Amino acid sequence: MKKPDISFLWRCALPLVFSVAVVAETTSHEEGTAYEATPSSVDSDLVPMVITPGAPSLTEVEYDQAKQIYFERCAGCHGVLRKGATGKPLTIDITQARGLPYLEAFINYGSPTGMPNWGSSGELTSEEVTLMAKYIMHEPPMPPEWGLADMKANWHVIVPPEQRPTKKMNKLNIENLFSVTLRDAGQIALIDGDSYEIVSILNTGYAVHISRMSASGRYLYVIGRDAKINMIDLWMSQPDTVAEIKVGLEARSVETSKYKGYEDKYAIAGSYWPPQFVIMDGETMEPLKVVSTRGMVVGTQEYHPEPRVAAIIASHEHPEFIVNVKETGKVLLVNYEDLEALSITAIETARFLHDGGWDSTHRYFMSAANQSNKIAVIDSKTRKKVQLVDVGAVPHPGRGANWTDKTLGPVWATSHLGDASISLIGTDDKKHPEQAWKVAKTLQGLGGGSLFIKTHPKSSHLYVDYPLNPDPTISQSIAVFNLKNLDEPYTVLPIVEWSGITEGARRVVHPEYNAKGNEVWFSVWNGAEQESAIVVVDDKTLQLKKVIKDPRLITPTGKFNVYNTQHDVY
Ligand code: DHE
Repeated sequence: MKKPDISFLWRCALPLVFSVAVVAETTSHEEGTAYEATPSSVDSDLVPMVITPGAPSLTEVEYDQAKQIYFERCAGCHGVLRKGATGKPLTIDITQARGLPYLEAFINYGSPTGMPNWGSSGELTSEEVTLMAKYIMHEPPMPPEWGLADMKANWHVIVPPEQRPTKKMNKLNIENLFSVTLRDAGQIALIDGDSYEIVSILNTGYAVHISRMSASGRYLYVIGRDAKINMIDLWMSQPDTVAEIKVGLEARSVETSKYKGYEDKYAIAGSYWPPQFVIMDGETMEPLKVVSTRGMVVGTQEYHPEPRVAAIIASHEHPEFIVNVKETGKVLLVNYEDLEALSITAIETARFLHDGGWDSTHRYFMSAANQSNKIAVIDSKTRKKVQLVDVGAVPHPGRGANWTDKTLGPVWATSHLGDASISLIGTDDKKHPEQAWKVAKTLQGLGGGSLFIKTHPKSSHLYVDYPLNPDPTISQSIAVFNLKNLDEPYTVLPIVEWSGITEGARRVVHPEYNAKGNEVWFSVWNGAEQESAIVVVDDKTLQLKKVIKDPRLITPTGKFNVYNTQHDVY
């Protein structure tokens, strides 16, 4: 399959200082909050030509060109089927009614609510602007489906379970290994958290996204945006991929079964296209059950043809996966006890569900419905929605942060893309009912554009990143709050300055603790052609401890410590 040119991100997205992009799930807020434009990994060659009455005519060559531009630059926001998500819907009832001159102007100049100014920025020529305006007046063409047969044809067991080691064959301290996303290289780096040495670099999917651990801590699962999953055996003398599969055309999430008795038994992956999830054998990745997420949107109960699967988390209370369906605003409780009589409970929350994590007891799933400015609280034990909590503008917690505040009791916190606030939600309805399931306190950080927030049970610090803030002094720094005294002003750590890297966008992203909880690792995320680094900070003193640099560390973003990922420590 032809892979989109991701160097595009750095050639053109950055000079526009984040105005080009998936406009961070945003419409109404003012802070700089645009996600990096990630070209859709759906191959436009696979998508047929669809000519629609009432739309300006296009030749086959023009259509192909427009289709490619759409999938590379527009689909991420507006959706493959143009039903709208982070960007506005572009269905033909709307586009044909607007007419060609209006659409040309819109594509040319963009909008204050986040549409990039593709024409006036020089990204698209005026001919391309006209071409795209004409193209979106035609019905959106449908990319192919990807069913069990496609998955099986793209599934490889490289080392069968019976040929794998029966005990750990290396001297690595696996618990303190970090799997580091090397996004634009389509690789991960396994870094030894004790020596800071790169143990190995492994090839993964395109624009690799997240890593998750099996319940036993042996297998590492890595998913790329092209929906390719690598299953890596950390017991091998040199950890390597033992099975791989492509579960769709575009995906973001993977998780493994963690309920007692089902450890390492199943894995699950959610796709953006086709909109579906698949349950796989946890040891071989054999695809077992594919389930579509197409269906009705919460509230309006209108059909949505493209409800993408966002975060997935494994329940500790029942043999279930908890699956966020973005566009329909439903949290699915997928019980995997009997795959032939799969039972799915759909809990209605709010749109657009994205990321989230556990409260400190691992019972309540705290999930961001980012366009709705809400956190949905799901009780994984009673299998019910507890509350929809109003928070700041466009919450983006990653997995969030848990600690016990001296007056508020246990809280879970999220930062936001759309404003500087950090919302603390009480999570103990027994001893602290007055704080429970509402915003118990709001902190003010450096600004908007935050993606991730992190603390650790052994730490008294809370770290907040700002990679999408348009002000480089903010996007290159981290705010640290003292959890023992939240009213104390936050400390700002100049992470980029500490990295010694002087060229490039150099955004600081994704705090991650080591296994002991006494160090925090940050990525200094630069262009693919530029130097990046990982900066390690001593959690107690807030002093620089180590800068990890290596030419192989290309665009490091997410970092997943094995122990913390395995045990959901955050
Ligand atoms: Fe992510 C998690 C989707 C852009 C880094 N990202 C997630 C999850 C989803 C998601 C659904 C939750 C997975 C889970 O828990 O099962 N991300 C998306 C997008 O759709 C989006 C907005 C645009 C895109 O085109 O992909 C997007 N993400 C980014 C980035 O640009 C980031 C900052 C850099 C990168 O590597 O691409 C990025 N996303 C991450 C990271 C996590 C993540 C590091 C895991 C956080 C964690 O601590 O668990």
